[in-house]
Amino acid sequence: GTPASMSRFRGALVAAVLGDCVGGEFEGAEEVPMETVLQHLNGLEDETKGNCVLEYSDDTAMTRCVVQSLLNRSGYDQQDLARRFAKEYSASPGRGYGSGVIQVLKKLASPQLVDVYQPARDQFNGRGSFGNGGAMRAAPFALAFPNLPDVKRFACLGAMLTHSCSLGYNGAVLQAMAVHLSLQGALCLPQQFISRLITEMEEVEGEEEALRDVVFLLKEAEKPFCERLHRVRDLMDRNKVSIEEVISELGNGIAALHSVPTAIFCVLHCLQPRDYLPESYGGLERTIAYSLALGGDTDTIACMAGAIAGAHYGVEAVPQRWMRCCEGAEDADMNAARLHALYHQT
Ligand code: 8NA
Ligand code: MG
Ligand code: MG
Repeated sequence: GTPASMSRFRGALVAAVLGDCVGGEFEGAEEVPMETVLQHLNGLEDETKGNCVLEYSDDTAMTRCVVQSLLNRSGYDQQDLARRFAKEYSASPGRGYGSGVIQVLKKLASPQLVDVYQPARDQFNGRGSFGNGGAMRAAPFALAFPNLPDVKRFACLGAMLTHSCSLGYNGAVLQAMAVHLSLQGALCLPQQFISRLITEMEEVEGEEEALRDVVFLLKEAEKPFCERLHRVRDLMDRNKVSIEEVISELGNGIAALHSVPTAIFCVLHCLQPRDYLPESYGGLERTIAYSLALGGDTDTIACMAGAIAGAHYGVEAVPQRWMRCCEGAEDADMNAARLHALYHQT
């Protein structure tokens, strides 16, 4: 489609739900043979299966809050978003939230709370969370704001409601930027896509706060996301790369640093057909299948990769059968159209 077309918006939000719902099956599994992944995906084709049999988890629950808040407030409203997160958690606490973030969500429910960012700052003895919970819900910011500086700023603030460590919120900034660029058709030139992300993250990670967090508290590289993105570039330049290498170079865990660059790699790697994936699969199906085969935090990695890939391939690339099986996919499709209108109005 044309850049920033409606189909890309719908693809991004629907494929994110798909990744979450389909990936839930393998969350936390150490090893997931590709054969098992393909069996699971084949099962979705079964006509006798009911609709919405695969439930969404925290990834989609929180993404829906971001979407509703952006639409209702016609932009970013921290009080409103914080309230929605708290309400959603208390209504459905069993969606598989991270064990730390639950404390924040309970505090955000308090009517006495003055600073909505304070509960997140108090996490992990004041270090803040470095989990991928901010990144997993970052896609809607790219679908609401057409300008990159807005995407970066609001993805960051939206993540800071639960993730105050730079390794947490910068993961959200990176994920939102990847969706933003994909929406513009930037994945047609993969080398330029990854270079652009590195350039942008150089600036983001050059901020004082980020340098302090990583150097003094967590002993990571000076610009950890940039370092990982360089590894992504090295891996995509190679003809053959094993699942084990991807896991050891990029990770598959619940830290944003060990999952956002991984999700980006999944999308880039699956731009071409691969001999271990069915020939009948298009790029979007390849991306989801490949994300699951990495194991670890499969729902979240597939959710993030799904958003980026969906923005590239568009909603036509989403198999109808898969979509039908996933709770919340229909809602995501409708909300994407509303975000498309907001994006073109702001
Ligand atoms: P979070 O903020 O609770 O972070 C997730 C986990 O990361 C925490 O529970 C800690 O174990 C660890 N962590 C984060 N920051 C620090 C720190 N500064 N010091 C020490 N440990 C830290 O929740 P979140 O929203 O970031 O979590 C997102 C992930 O958890 C998603 O993948 C989501 O699906 C969920 N989840 C994952 C699994 C799994 O097995 N991979 C299981 C259940 C839930
Ligand atoms: Mg989840
Ligand atoms: Mg997860």
